[in-house]
Amino acid sequence: MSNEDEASRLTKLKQTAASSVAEIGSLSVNDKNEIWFAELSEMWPGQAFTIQVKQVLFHEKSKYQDVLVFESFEYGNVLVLDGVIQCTDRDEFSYQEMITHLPLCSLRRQARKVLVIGGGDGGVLREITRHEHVETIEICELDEMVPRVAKEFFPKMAAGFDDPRVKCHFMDGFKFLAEVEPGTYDAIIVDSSDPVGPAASLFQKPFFDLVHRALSDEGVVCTQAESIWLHLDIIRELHSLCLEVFQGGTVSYAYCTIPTYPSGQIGFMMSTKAGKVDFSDPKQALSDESSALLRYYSPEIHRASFLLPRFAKDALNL
Ligand code: SPD
Repeated sequence: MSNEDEASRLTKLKQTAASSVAEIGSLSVNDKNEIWFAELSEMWPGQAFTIQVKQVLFHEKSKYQDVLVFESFEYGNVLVLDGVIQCTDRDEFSYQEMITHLPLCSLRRQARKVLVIGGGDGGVLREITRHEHVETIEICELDEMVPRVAKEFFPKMAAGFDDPRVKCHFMDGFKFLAEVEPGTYDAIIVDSSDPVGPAASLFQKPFFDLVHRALSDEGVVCTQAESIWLHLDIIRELHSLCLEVFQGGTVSYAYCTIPTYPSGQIGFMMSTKAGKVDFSDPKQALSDESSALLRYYSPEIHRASFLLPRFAKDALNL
Protein backbone atom coordinates (compact mmCIF):
# COMPACT_ATOMS: atom_id res chain seq x y z
CA MET A 1 0.00 0.00 0.00
CA SER A 2 1.39 3.43 -0.96
CA ASN A 3 1.99 6.05 1.70
CA GLU A 4 -0.91 8.04 0.29
CA ASP A 5 -3.31 5.07 0.47
CA GLU A 6 -2.19 4.33 4.02
CA ALA A 7 -2.74 7.95 5.04
CA SER A 8 -6.21 8.00 3.51
CA ARG A 9 -7.05 4.64 5.18
CA LEU A 10 -6.04 6.06 8.54
CA THR A 11 -8.01 9.27 8.02
CA LYS A 12 -11.10 7.24 7.12
CA LEU A 13 -10.62 4.97 10.11
CA LYS A 14 -10.31 7.94 12.39
CA GLN A 15 -13.43 9.59 10.93
CA THR A 16 -15.45 6.40 11.36
CA ALA A 17 -14.19 5.89 14.90
CA ALA A 18 -14.81 9.53 15.79
CA SER A 19 -18.36 9.53 14.47
CA SER A 20 -19.18 6.25 16.20
CA VAL A 21 -17.89 7.51 19.53
CA ALA A 22 -19.22 11.06 19.23
CA GLU A 23 -22.50 10.14 20.90
CA ILE A 24 -20.80 8.14 23.65
CA GLY A 25 -19.36 10.76 25.94
CA SER A 26 -16.74 8.66 27.68
CA LEU A 27 -15.03 7.44 24.49
CA SER A 28 -12.42 9.35 22.54
CA VAL A 29 -10.03 8.73 19.64
CA ASN A 30 -6.39 9.73 20.08
CA ASP A 31 -3.72 10.71 17.51
CA LYS A 32 -2.86 7.07 16.91
CA ASN A 33 -6.51 6.34 16.04
CA GLU A 34 -6.92 4.33 19.20
CA ILE A 35 -10.30 4.46 20.92
CA TRP A 36 -10.14 4.86 24.69
CA PHE A 37 -12.87 4.75 27.32
CA ALA A 38 -12.35 7.08 30.31
CA GLU A 39 -14.40 6.49 33.45
CA LEU A 40 -15.34 9.97 34.64
CA SER A 41 -17.60 10.54 37.61
CA GLU A 42 -18.32 13.02 40.37
CA MET A 43 -17.71 10.04 42.67
CA TRP A 44 -13.96 10.21 41.93
CA PRO A 45 -13.19 13.78 40.86
CA GLY A 46 -9.84 14.55 39.26
CA GLN A 47 -9.05 11.02 38.19
CA ALA A 48 -10.25 8.53 35.58
CA PHE A 49 -9.42 4.92 34.81
CA THR A 50 -8.91 4.48 31.04
CA ILE A 51 -9.13 1.35 28.98
CA GLN A 52 -8.49 0.79 25.27
CA VAL A 53 -11.52 -0.16 23.19
CA LYS A 54 -11.43 -2.69 20.33
CA GLN A 55 -15.03 -2.18 19.28
CA VAL A 56 -18.35 -0.94 20.63
CA LEU A 57 -20.76 -3.88 20.81
CA PHE A 58 -23.89 -2.24 22.20
CA HIS A 59 -25.04 1.22 23.16
CA GLU A 60 -28.61 2.17 24.08
CA LYS A 61 -30.46 4.22 26.64
CA SER A 62 -32.82 2.12 28.72
CA LYS A 63 -35.70 3.63 30.66
CA TYR A 64 -33.29 4.11 33.58
CA GLN A 65 -29.74 4.52 32.33
CA ASP A 66 -27.17 4.59 29.55
CA VAL A 67 -26.07 1.02 28.75
CA LEU A 68 -22.77 0.51 26.91
CA VAL A 69 -20.89 -2.71 26.14
CA PHE A 70 -17.53 -2.66 24.42
CA GLU A 71 -14.83 -5.17 23.68
CA SER A 72 -11.51 -4.08 25.13
CA PHE A 73 -8.01 -5.23 24.21
CA GLU A 74 -6.96 -6.34 27.69
CA TYR A 75 -10.09 -6.98 29.76
CA GLY A 76 -12.49 -8.75 27.37
CA ASN A 77 -16.01 -7.35 27.20
CA VAL A 78 -16.84 -4.44 29.49
CA LEU A 79 -20.30 -3.41 30.78
CA VAL A 80 -20.72 0.29 31.52
CA LEU A 81 -23.84 1.87 33.07
CA ASP A 82 -24.16 5.66 33.03
CA GLY A 83 -20.46 5.93 32.18
CA VAL A 84 -19.30 3.72 35.08
CA ILE A 85 -17.70 0.27 34.66
CA GLN A 86 -19.83 -2.48 36.24
CA CYS A 87 -17.88 -5.52 35.16
CA THR A 88 -15.28 -6.85 32.76
CA ASP A 89 -14.70 -10.43 31.63
CA ARG A 90 -11.21 -10.44 33.10
CA ASP A 91 -11.77 -9.40 36.70
CA GLU A 92 -15.50 -9.69 37.51
CA PHE A 93 -14.95 -12.89 39.47
CA SER A 94 -13.23 -11.05 42.30
CA TYR A 95 -16.19 -8.82 43.22
CA GLN A 96 -18.94 -11.35 42.43
CA GLU A 97 -17.32 -14.12 44.48
CA MET A 98 -16.64 -11.89 47.47
CA ILE A 99 -20.00 -10.11 47.67
CA THR A 100 -21.64 -13.56 47.60
CA HIS A 101 -19.46 -15.97 49.54
CA LEU A 102 -18.56 -13.56 52.37
CA PRO A 103 -22.19 -13.41 53.58
CA LEU A 104 -23.20 -16.97 52.68
CA CYS A 105 -20.14 -18.51 54.32
CA SER A 106 -20.39 -16.42 57.49
CA LEU A 107 -23.89 -17.55 58.41
CA ARG A 108 -24.12 -19.91 61.38
CA ARG A 109 -26.78 -21.92 59.53
CA GLN A 110 -26.73 -22.65 55.80
CA ALA A 111 -28.78 -20.16 53.78
CA ARG A 112 -31.91 -21.55 52.14
CA LYS A 113 -33.58 -18.41 50.77
CA VAL A 114 -31.44 -15.73 49.17
CA LEU A 115 -32.43 -12.41 47.57
CA VAL A 116 -30.31 -10.28 45.25
CA ILE A 117 -31.19 -6.62 44.78
CA GLY A 118 -29.63 -5.28 41.54
CA GLY A 119 -27.07 -7.70 40.13
CA GLY A 120 -28.69 -7.76 36.67
CA ASP A 121 -25.50 -9.03 35.01
CA GLY A 122 -26.09 -12.40 36.71
CA GLY A 123 -22.61 -12.80 38.22
CA VAL A 124 -23.86 -12.87 41.81
CA LEU A 125 -26.57 -15.38 40.83
CA ARG A 126 -23.87 -17.60 39.34
CA GLU A 127 -21.96 -17.51 42.63
CA ILE A 128 -25.05 -18.23 44.76
CA THR A 129 -25.82 -21.29 42.63
CA ARG A 130 -22.50 -22.76 43.83
CA HIS A 131 -24.16 -23.22 47.26
CA GLU A 132 -26.05 -26.51 46.84
CA HIS A 133 -28.17 -26.07 49.99
CA VAL A 134 -29.76 -22.81 48.75
CA GLU A 135 -33.34 -23.60 47.78
CA THR A 136 -34.63 -20.35 46.29
CA ILE A 137 -32.75 -17.47 44.71
CA GLU A 138 -34.76 -14.37 43.91
CA ILE A 139 -33.41 -11.38 42.06
CA CYS A 140 -35.02 -7.97 41.97
CA GLU A 141 -33.51 -5.88 39.17
CA LEU A 142 -34.91 -2.55 38.06
CA ASP A 143 -33.65 -2.51 34.48
CA GLU A 144 -34.60 -5.42 32.20
CA MET A 145 -32.05 -4.27 29.64
CA VAL A 146 -29.12 -5.28 31.89
CA PRO A 147 -29.87 -9.05 32.01
CA ARG A 148 -30.71 -9.00 28.30
CA VAL A 149 -27.36 -7.45 27.43
CA ALA A 150 -25.51 -9.69 29.92
CA LYS A 151 -27.00 -12.84 28.33
CA GLU A 152 -25.80 -11.70 24.91
CA PHE A 153 -22.34 -10.33 25.70
CA PHE A 154 -21.37 -11.96 29.05
CA PRO A 155 -22.74 -15.52 28.75
CA LYS A 156 -20.41 -16.95 31.42
CA MET A 157 -21.58 -14.38 33.95
CA ALA A 158 -25.25 -14.55 33.00
CA ALA A 159 -25.23 -18.36 33.31
CA GLY A 160 -26.66 -17.86 36.80
CA PHE A 161 -30.04 -16.99 35.26
CA ASP A 162 -30.37 -20.56 33.91
CA ASP A 163 -30.46 -22.19 37.35
CA PRO A 164 -33.96 -23.54 38.08
CA ARG A 165 -33.87 -22.09 41.62
CA VAL A 166 -33.70 -18.52 40.22
CA LYS A 167 -36.80 -16.34 40.02
CA CYS A 168 -36.57 -12.84 38.48
CA HIS A 169 -38.59 -9.78 39.49
CA PHE A 170 -38.13 -6.73 37.30
CA MET A 171 -39.12 -3.89 39.59
CA ASP A 172 -37.88 -1.36 42.09
CA GLY A 173 -36.11 -2.99 45.07
CA PHE A 174 -37.92 -0.70 47.49
CA LYS A 175 -41.36 -1.68 46.29
CA PHE A 176 -40.39 -5.34 46.22
CA LEU A 177 -39.10 -5.35 49.81
CA ALA A 178 -42.12 -3.42 51.08
CA GLU A 179 -44.35 -6.30 49.95
CA VAL A 180 -42.19 -9.15 51.20
CA GLU A 181 -43.28 -11.25 54.19
CA PRO A 182 -41.15 -10.20 57.23
CA GLY A 183 -38.29 -12.60 58.05
CA THR A 184 -38.27 -14.23 54.60
CA TYR A 185 -34.58 -14.27 53.62
CA ASP A 186 -31.46 -15.80 55.15
CA ALA A 187 -29.28 -13.57 53.03
CA ILE A 188 -29.82 -10.41 50.99
CA ILE A 189 -27.09 -9.28 48.62
CA VAL A 190 -27.31 -5.70 47.38
CA ASP A 191 -25.26 -5.63 44.18
CA SER A 192 -25.83 -2.03 43.27
CA SER A 193 -24.08 0.55 41.18
CA ASP A 194 -22.74 3.68 42.88
CA PRO A 195 -24.95 5.95 45.03
CA VAL A 196 -25.66 8.43 42.22
CA GLY A 197 -28.53 7.86 39.78
CA PRO A 198 -30.90 4.88 40.09
CA ALA A 199 -28.99 3.25 42.99
CA ALA A 200 -28.82 6.29 45.32
CA SER A 201 -31.76 5.16 47.46
CA LEU A 202 -30.08 1.79 48.12
CA PHE A 203 -27.60 3.58 50.39
CA GLN A 204 -30.24 5.20 52.60
CA LYS A 205 -31.98 4.31 55.86
CA PRO A 206 -35.51 3.64 54.52
CA PHE A 207 -34.04 0.95 52.29
CA PHE A 208 -32.12 -0.70 55.14
CA ASP A 209 -35.22 -0.62 57.33
CA LEU A 210 -36.97 -2.74 54.68
CA VAL A 211 -33.96 -5.05 54.36
CA HIS A 212 -33.93 -5.53 58.15
CA ARG A 213 -37.63 -6.43 58.07
CA ALA A 214 -37.16 -8.90 55.22
CA LEU A 215 -34.30 -10.77 56.92
CA SER A 216 -34.72 -13.81 59.16
CA ASP A 217 -33.47 -13.45 62.77
CA GLU A 218 -30.04 -14.84 61.89
CA GLY A 219 -30.03 -13.40 58.38
CA VAL A 220 -27.25 -11.32 56.85
CA VAL A 221 -27.20 -8.49 54.34
CA CYS A 222 -24.12 -7.71 52.27
CA THR A 223 -24.07 -4.53 50.26
CA GLN A 224 -21.62 -2.93 47.82
CA ALA A 225 -19.78 -0.40 49.99
CA GLU A 226 -17.30 1.52 47.87
CA SER A 227 -13.58 2.26 48.23
CA ILE A 228 -11.50 3.15 51.26
CA TRP A 229 -9.24 5.24 49.00
CA LEU A 230 -12.06 7.40 47.64
CA HIS A 231 -15.18 7.12 49.76
CA LEU A 232 -14.41 7.06 53.47
CA ASP A 233 -17.29 9.52 54.05
CA ILE A 234 -19.80 7.28 52.27
CA ILE A 235 -18.51 4.20 54.09
CA ARG A 236 -18.63 5.96 57.46
CA GLU A 237 -22.20 7.09 56.83
CA LEU A 238 -23.28 3.65 55.61
CA HIS A 239 -21.65 2.02 58.61
CA SER A 240 -23.43 4.25 61.10
CA LEU A 241 -26.80 3.91 59.42
CA CYS A 242 -26.44 0.11 59.41
CA LEU A 243 -25.53 0.21 63.12
CA GLU A 244 -28.66 2.26 63.73
CA VAL A 245 -30.88 -0.14 61.78
CA PHE A 246 -29.25 -3.34 63.04
CA GLN A 247 -29.18 -2.26 66.69
CA GLY A 248 -27.84 -4.98 68.95
CA GLY A 249 -26.50 -6.77 65.87
CA THR A 250 -23.18 -6.66 64.06
CA VAL A 251 -21.95 -4.47 61.20
CA SER A 252 -18.56 -4.99 59.52
CA TYR A 253 -16.69 -3.84 56.41
CA ALA A 254 -14.58 -6.14 54.21
CA TYR A 255 -13.02 -5.58 50.79
CA CYS A 256 -11.50 -7.08 47.69
CA THR A 257 -9.06 -5.84 45.06
CA ILE A 258 -10.22 -5.42 41.47
CA PRO A 259 -8.30 -3.47 38.84
CA THR A 260 -11.23 -1.99 36.89
CA TYR A 261 -13.08 -0.40 39.82
CA PRO A 262 -11.95 3.07 40.88
CA SER A 263 -8.75 2.86 42.95
CA GLY A 264 -8.59 -0.90 42.37
CA GLN A 265 -10.50 -1.74 45.54
CA ILE A 266 -14.14 -2.06 46.59
CA GLY A 267 -15.78 -2.95 49.87
CA PHE A 268 -18.78 -4.74 51.31
CA MET A 269 -20.85 -3.75 54.34
CA MET A 270 -22.23 -6.79 56.15
CA SER A 271 -24.96 -6.50 58.79
CA THR A 272 -27.03 -8.87 60.88
CA LYS A 273 -29.52 -8.48 63.70
CA ALA A 274 -28.32 -11.76 65.27
CA GLY A 275 -26.25 -10.19 68.08
CA LYS A 276 -22.45 -10.26 68.08
CA VAL A 277 -21.27 -12.31 65.13
CA ASP A 278 -17.69 -12.63 63.91
CA PHE A 279 -18.21 -12.16 60.17
CA SER A 280 -14.52 -12.66 59.55
CA ASP A 281 -14.80 -16.29 60.65
CA PRO A 282 -16.09 -18.43 57.77
CA LYS A 283 -18.56 -20.92 59.25
CA GLN A 284 -19.78 -22.52 56.05
CA ALA A 285 -17.60 -24.16 53.43
CA LEU A 286 -18.36 -24.62 49.75
CA SER A 287 -18.24 -28.15 48.37
CA ASP A 288 -14.96 -29.28 46.79
CA GLU A 289 -16.56 -29.11 43.32
CA SER A 290 -17.73 -25.53 43.89
CA SER A 291 -14.46 -24.44 45.51
CA ALA A 292 -12.56 -25.72 42.51
CA LEU A 293 -14.42 -23.19 40.34
CA LEU A 294 -13.47 -20.17 42.46
CA ARG A 295 -10.66 -17.82 41.50
CA TYR A 296 -10.61 -15.26 44.34
CA TYR A 297 -12.55 -16.40 47.41
CA SER A 298 -11.03 -18.85 49.87
CA PRO A 299 -11.46 -19.18 53.66
CA GLU A 300 -8.08 -17.44 54.05
CA ILE A 301 -9.11 -14.50 51.85
CA HIS A 302 -12.42 -14.38 53.75
CA ARG A 303 -10.56 -13.82 57.05
CA ALA A 304 -8.04 -11.41 55.54
CA SER A 305 -10.64 -9.26 53.78
CA PHE A 306 -11.79 -7.77 57.11
CA LEU A 307 -8.29 -6.52 57.98
CA LEU A 308 -8.15 -2.84 57.11
CA PRO A 309 -5.09 -0.65 56.66
CA ARG A 310 -4.50 1.66 59.61
CA PHE A 311 -5.80 4.85 57.92
CA ALA A 312 -9.15 3.22 57.06
CA LYS A 313 -9.52 1.52 60.43
CA ASP A 314 -8.92 4.83 62.20
CA ALA A 315 -11.16 6.87 59.90
CA LEU A 316 -14.01 4.41 60.17
CA ASN A 317 -13.52 3.87 63.87
CA LEU A 318 -13.78 0.10 63.38
N1 SPD B 1 -17.99 1.70 40.83
C1 SPD B 1 -18.74 0.59 40.34
C2 SPD B 1 -19.37 -0.26 41.37
C3 SPD B 1 -20.20 -1.32 40.74
C4 SPD B 1 -20.70 -2.33 41.68
N2 SPD B 1 -21.67 -3.24 41.11
C5 SPD B 1 -21.23 -3.94 39.99
C6 SPD B 1 -22.19 -4.98 39.52
C7 SPD B 1 -21.49 -6.26 39.25
N3 SPD B 1 -22.36 -7.38 39.37
